[in-house]
Amino acid sequence: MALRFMTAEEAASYINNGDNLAFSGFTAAGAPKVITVSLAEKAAKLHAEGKEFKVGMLTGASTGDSLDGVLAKADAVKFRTPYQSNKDMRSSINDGRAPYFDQHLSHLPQNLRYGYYGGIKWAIIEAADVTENGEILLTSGVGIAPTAVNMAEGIFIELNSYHQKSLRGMHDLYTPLDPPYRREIPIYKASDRIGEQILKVDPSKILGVVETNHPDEVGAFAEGDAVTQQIGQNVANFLSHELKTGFIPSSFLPIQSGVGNIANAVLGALEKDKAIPPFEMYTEVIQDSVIGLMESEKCKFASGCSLTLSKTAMDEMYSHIDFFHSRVVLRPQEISNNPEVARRIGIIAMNTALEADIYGNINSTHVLGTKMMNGIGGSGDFTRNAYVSIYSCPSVAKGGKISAFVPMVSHLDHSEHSVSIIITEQGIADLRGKSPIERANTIIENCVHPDYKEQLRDYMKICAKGQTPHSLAAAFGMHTQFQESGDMRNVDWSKYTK
Ligand code: 0RQ
Repeated sequence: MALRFMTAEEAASYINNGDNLAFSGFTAAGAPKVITVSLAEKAAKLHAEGKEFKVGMLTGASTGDSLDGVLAKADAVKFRTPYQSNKDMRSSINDGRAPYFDQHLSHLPQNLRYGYYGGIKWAIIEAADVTENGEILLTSGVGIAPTAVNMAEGIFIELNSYHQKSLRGMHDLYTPLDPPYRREIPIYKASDRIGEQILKVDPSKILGVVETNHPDEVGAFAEGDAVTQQIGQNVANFLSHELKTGFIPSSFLPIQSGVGNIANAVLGALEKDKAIPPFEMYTEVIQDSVIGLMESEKCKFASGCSLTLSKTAMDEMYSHIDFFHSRVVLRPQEISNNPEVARRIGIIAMNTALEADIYGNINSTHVLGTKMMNGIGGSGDFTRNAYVSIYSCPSVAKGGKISAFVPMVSHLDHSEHSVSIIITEQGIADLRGKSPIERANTIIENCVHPDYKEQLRDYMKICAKGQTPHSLAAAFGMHTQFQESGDMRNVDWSKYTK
């Protein structure tokens, strides 16, 4: 069956109010970039005519401005899941215009197949190649694409000539059977391949192909400052100490690393640390720093869901693609983030907290307990199942007016039971084998900023006795003071004891 080439406007003309759309990609890597822009224009036009137009948005994770940004600005969101990090989408979510539900990234494809969110009308998939017999070569991110094309009634392809056909062989596409037929996922090391290189679909489902030429909308990372560098160094020190004590086997274990400036600084510090041997990564996002780690042979292999690379790094990869073919595999998010595999291969999970409490509970998603930042992403997939789970963050935010450490987290993403280590620029808190009170003392002495140490020690003194001491009246005293005065410092705990 001949492929039908069309414009982005024509593809958008098929999409109706209320349709559920599933998109390829993971982060801005491999996400559609042009049909979505035409769709937002269509939404704006219909809204100007007083007509309703909103679509359900199912993505792999965050996307670029040409997807999340334009549809949020056009107020065209019926619902949105999972992780996002676009400023316009974040505003729409937090002011109630875009209904959003967050979830573990590994759960989304199976939740779709279980039918929890209804059907998928259209899958919009970015491809480096597509054939008349329905073979699709994905680009830099896989995300939910295999499940999306299987479930969708119709498929639009964005054939992006920026991405090269030499990517063929880097993807490993595997969809588990659903219960009660599911079997073990036969991955025993990061480099195991278990699936297909190419996505195969019924060609009659491909309604149209839109040709594009756009690099992924991935921004470059900021150079780490002294605080992020120190966090990175502390993580490297912790890991080399674990090697010395034998807690981590001398052959080392696969690393999972979150995204962002801190994650970048951590990887940079691991590269420099001679005590840490070359390692493999079993992670979700392969970011710029991983390319450097591979070139220096510090990272021997990376299994991920996306190549979330700046244009410079992606161009670099394309110019040495043979080198990377033997070192990278891209998997669907339910496999790259699979809890079964993470537990089996024993990953070292390294993620970032917005806020932690003195007992080791982590808030990764909600600013002051109410405003959504990005979402839980894959952090929970890995944290809960890791060999050792590390959370790091700067000890303070907003010039010291916010302490990352509070008596009780204002929102809970990762509980004390899943978090082994907390690291800030101040130091390292090893929480393993410690009671809640011992954990609190360790966190306060080793990780909390000096401006807040005494304040948190004083909080402990006003707590009711118990396994996990708290003053329920004062537990959010630092947050409420910040809301009133814009600063968490110098809370007067005595007002809660009267
Ligand atoms: O805001 O830039 O306006 O000052 O939060 O903080 O320190 O730059 O950290 O870029 O590494 O992001 C948790 C959001 C950290 C990210 C989070 C403010 C701070 C700054 C960002 P400004 P930093 P990072 C892989 C795994 C969840 C998902 C995850 C994340 C901004 O790592 O989304 O781990 N993680 N996924 O000032 C108010 C606090 C604050 C605060 C920091 N306590 N209160 N604001 N900030 N702490 C990814 C995927 O799954 C795809």
